[in-house]
Amino acid sequence: MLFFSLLLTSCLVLTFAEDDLQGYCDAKHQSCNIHLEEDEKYILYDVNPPEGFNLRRDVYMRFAIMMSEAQKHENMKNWKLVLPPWYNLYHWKTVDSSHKPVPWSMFFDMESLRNFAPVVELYEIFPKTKRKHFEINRLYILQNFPDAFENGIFDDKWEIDKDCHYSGSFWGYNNITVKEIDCVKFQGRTSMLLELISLHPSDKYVMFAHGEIPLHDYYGSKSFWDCRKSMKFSKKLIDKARKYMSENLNCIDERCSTYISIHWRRQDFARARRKDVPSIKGTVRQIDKAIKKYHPHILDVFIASDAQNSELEQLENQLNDIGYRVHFYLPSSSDLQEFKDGGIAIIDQIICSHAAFFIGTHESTFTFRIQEEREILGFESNTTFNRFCPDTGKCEQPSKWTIVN
Ligand SMILES: Nc1nc2c(ncn2[C@@H]2O[C@H](COP(=O)(O)OP(=O)(O)OP(=O)(O)O)[C@@H](O)[C@H]2O)c(=O)[nH]1
Ligand SMILES: *[C@@H]1O[C@H](CO)[C@@H](O)[C@H](O)[C@H]1NC(C)=O
Ligand SMILES: *[C@@H]1O[C@H](CO)[C@@H](O)[C@H](O)[C@H]1NC(C)=O
Ligand SMILES: [Mg+2]
Repeated sequence: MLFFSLLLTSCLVLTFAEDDLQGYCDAKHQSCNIHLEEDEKYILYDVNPPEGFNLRRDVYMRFAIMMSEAQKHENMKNWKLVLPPWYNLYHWKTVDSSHKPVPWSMFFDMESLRNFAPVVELYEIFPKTKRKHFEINRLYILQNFPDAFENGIFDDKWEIDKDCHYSGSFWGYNNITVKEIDCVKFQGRTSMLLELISLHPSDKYVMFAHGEIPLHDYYGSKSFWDCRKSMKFSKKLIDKARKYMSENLNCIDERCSTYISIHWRRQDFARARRKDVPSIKGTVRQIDKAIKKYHPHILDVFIASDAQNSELEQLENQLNDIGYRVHFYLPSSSDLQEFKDGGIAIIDQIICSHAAFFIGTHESTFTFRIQEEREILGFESNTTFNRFCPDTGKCEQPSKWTIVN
């Protein structure tokens, strides 16, 4: 039967994989220990094309945690996670950055990532093949079950399915091919992917499409936070943000007391989630209220936003009118060339992370990543988990996902 529930512990599955490899080794060779090449496995994954940068960071964590756990098993020591390049992201409007796949080293500190999980960039594994094409042994296309709550319960399960198609583009590379495609309805924890992998132990390059479908094994656990802490930004982005903070916001500390920050998400949010976001006037009122209540001495407000200039000007003018100094990080064209849209957004996030007080946008993953960063920096949680409320109607405060050290 091709239907598994999580009754099958990952331990059982690991043993199964090991036995299989063992058999293979014994038949061909004397001992298993020397055949590192054969145990080598590369796990690739891809994410639903419309998803933004910050959800993709969370998807990475689910895979990285699985790989870090796998490394503890003798027969998975040579498994590596291939970092999917950043390609053609919907929000990245600068023409230059949408055409070439961007490696992770552009945004993250690779050594820090590698200290948590065995990761490699895609371009680093190309030289491993002598062929003209890079052939992936098996692509699992993950899909949701049509009814997540069958019989009223949300069970962990997967099932091989008949029809599906790959909606991605292999990050724009036309020299990547796949040998086999398996369609899989999937619901549950990321570590359950090991059950799929173990079905074909001789596959060397295994890829998952729709990597956003598997969920965190333990959201908010210690391993979650260890992984999150390892996602340090690249040095040049940190340096740039630091320089801005010292020159414009009068702060060189980890935790600044000189300014408050806001993430004011507009664009698709202002259109599709009008019930959750305030008007410009409402935004000004909420900023003023928070400062008067918690930091009456602060005059400087840093704004991270994807809003249009006309909206930002109005927001700035109205804040100026009541006595605040407003700051934006405005990239020069050479900054934009160097850091790309993704890097500019990260610089905004870093500056928000160090502020005395932060107000974010309801259910924006961009905001969530800032909140996590502030937890890592050691801010009191009440300075972090604050959101803009709509002008009228109810307004639930954000859940506090506090750090576990
Ligand atoms: N520079 C900058 N870019 C932003 C800002 N807010 C949003 N963006 C851009 O818009 C993208 C937002 O997409 P996501 O990263 O998916 O985050 P989100 O859309 O807020 O959250 P979800 O839709 O829930 O995933 C970011 O990755 C940035 O590229 C901002 O304050 N500054
Ligand atoms: C695929 O093409 C890219 C350039 O488009 C190249 O850098 C890479 O080495 C190629 N991969 C293989 C396996 O030939
Ligand atoms: C946050 O809580 C601490 C006590 O835990 C308190 O001293 C501080 O004033 C609070 N700050 C805000 C912004 O509410
Ligand atoms: Mg988004």
